[in-house]
Amino acid sequence: MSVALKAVITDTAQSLEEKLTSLLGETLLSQEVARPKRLQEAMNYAALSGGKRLRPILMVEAARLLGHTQEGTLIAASALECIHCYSLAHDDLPAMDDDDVRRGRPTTHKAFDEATAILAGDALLTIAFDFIADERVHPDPAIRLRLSQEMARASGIGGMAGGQMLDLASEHRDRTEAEIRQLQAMKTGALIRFACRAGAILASASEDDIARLTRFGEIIGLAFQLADDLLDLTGDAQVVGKATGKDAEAGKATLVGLLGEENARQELDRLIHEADELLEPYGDKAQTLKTLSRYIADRES
Ligand code: GRG
Repeated sequence: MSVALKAVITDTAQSLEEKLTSLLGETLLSQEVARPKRLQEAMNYAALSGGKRLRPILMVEAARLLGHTQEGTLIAASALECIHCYSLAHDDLPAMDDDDVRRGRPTTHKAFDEATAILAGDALLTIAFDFIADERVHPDPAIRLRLSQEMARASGIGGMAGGQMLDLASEHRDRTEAEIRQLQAMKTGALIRFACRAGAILASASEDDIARLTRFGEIIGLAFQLADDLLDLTGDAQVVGKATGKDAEAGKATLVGLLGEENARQELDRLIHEADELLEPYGDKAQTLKTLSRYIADRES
């Protein structure tokens, strides 16, 4: 990755970090209700603990590609990151994946307690809709409403939560490739798809451009999951505190398990090539998004 592109991505991650920190403080402070300090701390712990901020970066870059560089995009991107962080806090709970370590430190329920982690997740999910309804996101209320509805769908029963349910419901039995693709598209793909789509919607792009960015998001969502499953095969994941091999122990089927490592790597290359092709019409302007999709495939954590 060139130094200039790396700087763009690092800058966006840094701006997101600052925006999310100030929004969490600002929104909590502005509400004239008692704010349980412990819940506030747990929300901050779950949301401000140094993730890669991939989904927000994708949203900001998709918007930028289509000519939209307003500050409000960072608020919409913060909303999406809150949903992602809630899902991780809940996924780590004993009732789900039962993980002790996330992002190299104790999971939210280990640092606090299970009830607090559940409530912190609930409050992060709901605050996300507070953020996305903020007038500063976009002056057009129809755009804010569309984003809100699409974010609800990406995270709910037809998206991430539904995908998680399908995953849990079919543990310990053989799954077809189609079933695995479907549940992954929902469980991890839906938020990534929404990130790219939302960037285009914020830019008031044509329906053609929105559809193109949506397809790009679907492809890199699948690539993200494949890369994650491939990472689980290596020791690297353990170094950063991931539960290496845990999915296999829990009886979860993956595309890597089904296709084999070699075929999975080829499929990953094919997906990144397809993602590049989708961005061809945008020429050099798409360089950052292309770099991001390559990073998603090659990442080491
Ligand atoms: C609890 C409703 C509910 C859903 C949980 C996202 C999810 C659904 C579960 C996460 C399980 C998991 C670890 C899947 C692998 C892919 C993934 C989402 C990894 C974490 O995302 P990153 O790599 O994390 O973007 P960071 O820490 O960088 O934000």
